[in-house]
Amino acid sequence: GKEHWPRGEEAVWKSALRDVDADSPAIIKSIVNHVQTSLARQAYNLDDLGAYQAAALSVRDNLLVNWNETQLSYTRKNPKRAYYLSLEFLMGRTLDNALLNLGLKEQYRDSVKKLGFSVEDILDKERDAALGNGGLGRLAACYLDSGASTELPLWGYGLRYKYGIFQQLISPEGNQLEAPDPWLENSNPWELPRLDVNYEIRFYGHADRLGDGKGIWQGGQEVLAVAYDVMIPGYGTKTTNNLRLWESKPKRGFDLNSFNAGNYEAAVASSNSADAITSVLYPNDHTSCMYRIGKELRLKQQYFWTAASLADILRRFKQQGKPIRELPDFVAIQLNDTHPTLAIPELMRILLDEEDLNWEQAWSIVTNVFFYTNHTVLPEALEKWAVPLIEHVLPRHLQIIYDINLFFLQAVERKYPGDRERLARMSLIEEGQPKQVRMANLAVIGSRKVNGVAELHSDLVRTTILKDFVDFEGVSKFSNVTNGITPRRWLDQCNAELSDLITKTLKLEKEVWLKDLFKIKGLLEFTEDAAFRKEWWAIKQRNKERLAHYVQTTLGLTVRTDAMFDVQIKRLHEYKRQTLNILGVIHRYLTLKALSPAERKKTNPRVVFFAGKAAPAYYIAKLTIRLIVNVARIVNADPDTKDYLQVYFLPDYSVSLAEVLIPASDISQHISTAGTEASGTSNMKFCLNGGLLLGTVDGANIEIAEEVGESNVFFFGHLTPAVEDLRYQHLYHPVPLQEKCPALHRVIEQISAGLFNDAEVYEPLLNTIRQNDYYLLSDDFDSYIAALAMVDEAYQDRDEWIKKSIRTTAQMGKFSSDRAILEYAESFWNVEPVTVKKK
Ligand code: CGF
Repeated sequence: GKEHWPRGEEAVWKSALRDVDADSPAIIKSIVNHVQTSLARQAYNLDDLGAYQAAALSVRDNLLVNWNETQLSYTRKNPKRAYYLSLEFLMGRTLDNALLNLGLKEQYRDSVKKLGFSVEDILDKERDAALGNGGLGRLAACYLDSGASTELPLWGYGLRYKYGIFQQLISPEGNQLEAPDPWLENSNPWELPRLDVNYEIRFYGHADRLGDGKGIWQGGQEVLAVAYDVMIPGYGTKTTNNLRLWESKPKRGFDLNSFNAGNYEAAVASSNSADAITSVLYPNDHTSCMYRIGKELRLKQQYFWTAASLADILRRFKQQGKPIRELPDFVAIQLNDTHPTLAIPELMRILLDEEDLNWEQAWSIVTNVFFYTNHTVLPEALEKWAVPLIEHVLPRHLQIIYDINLFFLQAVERKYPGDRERLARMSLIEEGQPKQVRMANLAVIGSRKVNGVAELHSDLVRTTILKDFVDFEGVSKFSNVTNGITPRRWLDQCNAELSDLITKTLKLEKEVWLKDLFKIKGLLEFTEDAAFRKEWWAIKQRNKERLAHYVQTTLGLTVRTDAMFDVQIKRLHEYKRQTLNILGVIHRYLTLKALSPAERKKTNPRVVFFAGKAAPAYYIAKLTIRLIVNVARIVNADPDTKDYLQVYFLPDYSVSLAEVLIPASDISQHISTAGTEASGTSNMKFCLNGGLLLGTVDGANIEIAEEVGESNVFFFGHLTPAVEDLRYQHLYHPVPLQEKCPALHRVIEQISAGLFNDAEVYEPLLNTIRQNDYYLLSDDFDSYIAALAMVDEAYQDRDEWIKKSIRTTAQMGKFSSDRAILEYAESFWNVEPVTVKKK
């Protein structure tokens, strides 16, 4: 039987095990070799996990060869390099991507099959690397893929968290519970520890000023930053870049003296606090100020990571023997949000205190090396650090920040004499108890360029939160790079059948269109081809069945696959308005209940999927999850409606789950209050996979509509310029909900009356709408319901719907992250591709 030897083909195993046998194919040999040596396992009892590990190690060997050659060619050619500093890299799984980018997928499929395994089962054994919260971290991952694929000398720098984003569990009542994500448990074949690459990082201690802006920082605690490298292969190129993640370690194990004295706790204390720095990813997206616990640790994370990365970058630069003033000719550093802003005072510190430059020289280098990307205009998400905390943890940096501020405000004062309010707004220091350092202001003045992540967002950045800086420095410093997604993972890998159909239809090698996504525009001429539409639709159907299978095996629930699949997947946040969606679902439910059975039969069956995590301390967002789960429970069990409406909350949203959900969607929802979602990137993923978009006129939705045509998207809701006035009205001229929006009022009253159990539990959530309704649900509800009805109607005309779907995919070329990263390289960094020769 299969449970015993041999699994797969006995002859294949035997010839690979006899490693003298030259006939055995190289891949099989290398896998079997890793089984025996790296894993020290017997071929006889190898399971899927072991097979995954051996295959991964064998693929890694291939990556390593390319990695070495890439790094060697960078060292030889000495190009200007770019560095992407991000506190989050939401990489997901690696094996499938590595196989695709190396062009070895089919060969590995055959090889593992001969050894008795299926490649799908093996791929499924890999755990996600979930070192990120959401869009910002996944964007960083897409940019690394695109950087390598476009042959840019681009490295990422981040932290090697021992625990990634928490695992989300849903309790029987529908509450989100958090469990740790010990993703390194089974060891991680994709990282290379570089124990020899390490730096000492200081905290606390005291700083003295030495005059001329210089200073000295001594004492305190020193910890070690140790490098772990993750190889980033390009698609269809030899370029294999590096993502360097830092792990914190105590500098000297533990203190032997106290250990001997029997004071074990004190002895391991330093070790505990050093290890703690990189132990866990902070689970906040946009809510840095809401979550106060562990603030000091978060600040230490930020400094630890930026200081180690800068030390590493400078060491590499210095190996070339160039004078330090040439740094901006060889190094560009992109700051992903304000999280790495401490790099600015840290580089000043190095240049002033260690390199002995004067202030002007140092500041001119700094302001030509850094570039800052803003990802949000939400006021509560703009990072601020209390002055006393910085003074305690980084005393020298606080001095430098004060000096930067002094020189800066002097310049502002010269331009706007006597304008005290302006000075107060632009100051790096916000007055108050305690005073706070405004990290966005520091990032802006310390950078060469500042950008937002979609046109509307960049406009809002220029006209609202950074308006004073635009006035002062000139608008040319403030630009836009619309986000992108890698079509390798977000089409070819997650939707292989669609990718094959596109390749066949365009009569192009897939390497061609996957690297020049504008080429898929060629699909447009096939919208009128009925046979093509049939294939297109059949693939969507199979993707829906794949998702249904996932729900069946993980939750034991049966999803009907002949319905429209309607998906909203993203972090739970009030501004993203999952609440609007679930209230719309309830509205639909109540409407269906009121219909006669015959009338119901005429309606368009719909399955609504939700997935996403809430920050652990975000009470209102967690209530929304609870409401969704309980609505699902009641609606799915109602015999009157269950053929027409089903609702699912899929727990523990992840990159891998997105890869199953996105290709299965007919329609996806991106329904943030206008002006709040900077860009969104899942909107791009759905549309690339032929899912239509239902959304507000916000973020990248706008540019998607521009590209695919407004007739192919469903827009609703108030526009950005109206938002402020509406909020003002809510505060000063409130209209009772019953009058303003009776449909919404009815829905809310039903929840309050206990239709979904636990009536009182939802009151705080409902009150956010009844009271000041900051996110304007009551203003947008009617047009939202109308838009949903339009979606239903459009779906009834199946042929026209499929045409819309094809047109949407065909016109998504702009949203490849290859386009985005090349914009950064060309218009910001001045970094050029370096071709690594194929041997
Ligand atoms: O960054 C976000 C996301 N939540 O991570 N912001 N942050 N911080 C924005 O809200 C998204 O709109 C954006 O797409 C993403 C990447 O830029």
